[in-house]
Amino acid sequence: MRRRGMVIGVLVGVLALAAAGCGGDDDGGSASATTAAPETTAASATTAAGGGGENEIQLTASGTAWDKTSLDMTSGAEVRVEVTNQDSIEHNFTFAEANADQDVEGGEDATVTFTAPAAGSYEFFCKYHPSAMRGTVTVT
Ligand SMILES: [Cu+2]
Repeated sequence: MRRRGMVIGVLVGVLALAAAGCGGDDDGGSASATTAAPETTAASATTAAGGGGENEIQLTASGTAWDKTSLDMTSGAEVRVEVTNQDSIEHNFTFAEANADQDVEGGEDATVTFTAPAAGSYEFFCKYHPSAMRGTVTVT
């Protein structure tokens, strides 16, 4: 009788320790992740509704290079990029964060429109010549 009581006592002690350990870890991890997400969504929705306006950008590809290496736009604005390809080979305008991916045949123009993402610094590039034709997109 006495021995049995001791064994149960030890088991209960171990379980209590394990439960306490798990609970502590969970509290620390989840709290910060839940707060960050809604704030970002609210910020971009407000900017779009308030009218970020229209941003029009002219971009020219010539000699497998862009004429601009930095583009500026306002978060939430409807952006229209007019790409002129002065080369005989095909180029492309990719701005992944805005889901823009537009091919431009040699000697032709193409227009791509998208909504500017949240404020930040991003990259745009030609997916066929990504090392030679790339630049920075600054969203404010
Ligand atoms: Cu290219």
